[in-house]
Amino acid sequence: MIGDLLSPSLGGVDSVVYGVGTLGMLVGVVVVTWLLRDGDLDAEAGKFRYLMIIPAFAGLSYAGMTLGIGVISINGYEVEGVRYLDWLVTTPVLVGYAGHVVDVDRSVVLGAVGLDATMILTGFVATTTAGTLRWGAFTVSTLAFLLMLYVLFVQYPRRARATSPERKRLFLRLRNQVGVLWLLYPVIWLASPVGFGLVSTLGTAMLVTFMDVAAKVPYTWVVHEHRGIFRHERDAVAVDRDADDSGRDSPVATAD
Ligand code: RET
Repeated sequence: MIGDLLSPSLGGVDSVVYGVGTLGMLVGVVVVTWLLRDGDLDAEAGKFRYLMIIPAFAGLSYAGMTLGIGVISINGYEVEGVRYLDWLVTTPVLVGYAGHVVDVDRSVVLGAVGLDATMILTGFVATTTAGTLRWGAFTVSTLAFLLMLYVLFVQYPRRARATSPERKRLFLRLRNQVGVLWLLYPVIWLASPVGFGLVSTLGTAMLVTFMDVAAKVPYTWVVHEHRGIFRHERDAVAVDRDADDSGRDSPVATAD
């Protein structure tokens, strides 16, 4: 069984799709590498190491899928086991990092992460079983998903400790990406051969690959765009002081 899971079998159009997915994730790796190497930024405060997990782990998992590693054959369907492992590792980081941006209370972040992991694990059960168990697991997964969205949209803003306008802006962009894009996953699942079979296996592979890249790479890019939030404390102070000094030398600015 383990031998079967690990035996590479390159070939087929889906390998091409997953190859494109691997390249897509590499773009995210480059973006986070820029953040890590930017000397003006405090990588510790920005927790960029954690951010790197998102595209790096997914890139490895897509490389595995390109080689046909981790495919499990269940009830006549080919299930990408590696994909669920990828989701189990990376989606909690996406959810947790958004909380980090506005310093949400740890217990609340852990609640969201726990619901997220429950959603993925029960989603895996739904994908790999049949009959009542499948639909029961699908229902539990969907409920965990909705509760997680509640925590993100209601609890996170209430329990945020860092609420500067810049941090709020970044938080809202990341949170809304999660809220909008992720809704499509259960829809794709229902349309796929494991659900009602409205979309072929290849079509599902293409849709999910597109979604995975869209959910991860722009996320890292948005953090890059807002990287000023994580500028070193000393630089921020120096910038403030410069602004004060220049204010003293120049005439008072007016609204017009
Ligand atoms: C499943 C099927 C069962 C019901 C639900 C699902 C939701 C999955 C989600 C996955 C998100 C994945 C992401 C990956 C990023 O690369 C498991 C499809 C609710 C929301 C964001």
